[in-house]
Amino acid sequence: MTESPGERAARLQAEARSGPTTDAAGHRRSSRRSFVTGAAGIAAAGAGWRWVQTQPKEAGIPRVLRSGHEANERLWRALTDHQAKAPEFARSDARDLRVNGRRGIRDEIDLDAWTLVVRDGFGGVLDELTLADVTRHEHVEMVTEHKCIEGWSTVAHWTGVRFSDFAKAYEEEVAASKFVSFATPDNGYYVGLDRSSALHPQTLLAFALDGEPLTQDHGAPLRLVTPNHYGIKSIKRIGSIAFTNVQPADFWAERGYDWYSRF
Ligand SMILES: Nc1nc2c(c(=O)[nH]1)N[C@H]1C(S)=C(S)[C@@H](COP(=O)(O)O)O[C@H]1N2
Ligand SMILES: [Mo]
Repeated sequence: MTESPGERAARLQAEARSGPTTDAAGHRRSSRRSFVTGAAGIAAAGAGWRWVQTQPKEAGIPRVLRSGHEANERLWRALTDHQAKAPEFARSDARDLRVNGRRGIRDEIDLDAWTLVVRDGFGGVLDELTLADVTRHEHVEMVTEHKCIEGWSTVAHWTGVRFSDFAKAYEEEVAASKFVSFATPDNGYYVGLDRSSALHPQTLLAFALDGEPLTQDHGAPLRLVTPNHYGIKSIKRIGSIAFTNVQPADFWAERGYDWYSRF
């Protein structure tokens, strides 16, 4: 039996309500309510993340993170702003990017029916988002070198939203997770990133290449671009994202490449 998109959305909502997590709205409320604030947050940012992790835990999340009233910018920056940046180029340096790798994207999809499913580390659905939900964050243009493990590279001009901006809605999950997992809608291709790579300011959820919406071959409607890693990590056509504490399955790591594949 095939499910219509409407039926699927209703099912996912029902699952989210009955599952271990609250529904999306409740989730957002509790995230806002319970991240780090004030003196605890300043201490955490100053003494480092490890200190936070040694504190008493409540449902797997350090209790200090649950006791505040609003997001703590200093802690978020401590998690995000500490890695070297890949070089950026002028727009005029960008060249046509070849299509390389079609695992999980061989058949065209109906882009209007596409949604992005966001899960916690236990399979619970936190959100099911449209492209408009994702692209309401600040748009970032980035001209970076795409390096394939096969030995070619191309400077490409991307437009997207920072994964770190997207992830702010899931602060509790980010705080409790060392990794982020990404998969195509059919699970035919999947990659994992460590948390700091995911939150790196150049890790984008990209929706355009050369100023034009992505073609299906380049990963429409939404792909990852992470110029600090080989191209294998830049998954095309993301269908689901999960915040998890377990190192995620990774298509090419399972075939012998380095799981991190970072420069
Ligand atoms: N879904 C999916 N994403 C993928 C791949 C793939 O096979 N399937 N190949 C990867 C590899 S090896 C590279 S080099 C880049 C190529 O991106 P491009 O086709 O936009 O040049 O996509 C990456 N993302
Ligand atoms: Mo690649």
